[in-house]
Amino acid sequence: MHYDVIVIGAGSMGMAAGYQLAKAGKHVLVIDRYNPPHDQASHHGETRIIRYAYGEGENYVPLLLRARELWAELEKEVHKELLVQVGTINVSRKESTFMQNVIKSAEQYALPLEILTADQTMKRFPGMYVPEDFVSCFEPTAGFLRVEDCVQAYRDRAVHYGATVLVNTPVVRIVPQEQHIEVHTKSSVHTANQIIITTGAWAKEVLQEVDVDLPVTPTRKTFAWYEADDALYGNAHYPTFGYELDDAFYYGFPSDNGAGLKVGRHDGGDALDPNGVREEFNDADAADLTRFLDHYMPQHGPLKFGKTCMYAMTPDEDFIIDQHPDDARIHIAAGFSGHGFKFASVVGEILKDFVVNGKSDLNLTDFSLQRFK
Ligand code: PYC
Repeated sequence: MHYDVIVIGAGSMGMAAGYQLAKAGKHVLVIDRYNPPHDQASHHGETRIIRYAYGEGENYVPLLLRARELWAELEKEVHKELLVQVGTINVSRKESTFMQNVIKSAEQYALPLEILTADQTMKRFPGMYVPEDFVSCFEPTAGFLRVEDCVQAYRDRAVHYGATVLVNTPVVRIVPQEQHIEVHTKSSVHTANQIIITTGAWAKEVLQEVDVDLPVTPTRKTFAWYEADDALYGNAHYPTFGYELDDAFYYGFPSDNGAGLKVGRHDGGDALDPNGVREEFNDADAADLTRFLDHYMPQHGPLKFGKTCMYAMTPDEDFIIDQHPDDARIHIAAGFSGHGFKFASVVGEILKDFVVNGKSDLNLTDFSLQRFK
């Protein structure tokens, strides 16, 4: 079968692109090696933070503001709350680059942000400990996304608009021909005028098929849920959080309707082969997360359970959103480095604009592939 576009990799980014393209009237095939939403890659675990005053750099803010509009549009289409506005608090030393970027983005884009001392923070959120020489920035309009619901919503709406979704089907070869591009699975060959590659932890492997050597390293990460008193840590009172410590970065979520206080480790983690067996959440992972919580959220309850996922890391932890250097029919979104989920809605739109208009109106110069040359 021939398509206008084939999207290879239908996690958060790919499924959003499939939705956008089908909605724009394109004949689309979306292919995934699993059955999204699934827990084999980077989009599982109930929740991801969405925040706009951005520690990773103010260049992300225009994308974030558009992402927020697009999440709201999706919520309207599926009549479901996907984005829960509980606020987010970032805690670190004041001189940290991350914190300075949070403050700079808020000033530049007039985003609501409260800068709090340690004492003010602990009065406001009594479940939280903040060292005296740290500050915090509370962003009331931030919150979290319900991740599996978001991916499912994009899948349902993509199908509604006519997309074909092919699941449990790894792509084994990509062959650009003059007239079209062939996409081979083990048992079939599909062709398209253009393709999008959004294969997360498999980006390096799949991009090799089209002679691009992508500097993306799949990395094992951990997160876990703890029993929690809803009066202290429930989502009616408690925000999402990021703690930048001197030697580690932890993040987490309030207990969402009693699910438990969730905490994860953002930095570190071992590089892995995405096709290998990923080591299960283990005692050392639990000890690491519990040590953080014992110190900074000491009224948490016992560990409920933990999980692992994969980040797709670039060397500078910035995204890659670009077109193939020698073939403008091939579009790439990769290397989301553990902070990408919130952008899925806008990345889907950018990829649709690449296909339909040959370009996006958003400034993507910091996300180019050429920066690694
Ligand atoms: O995007 O806010 C985020 C985040 C923090 C840790 C992992 N992702």
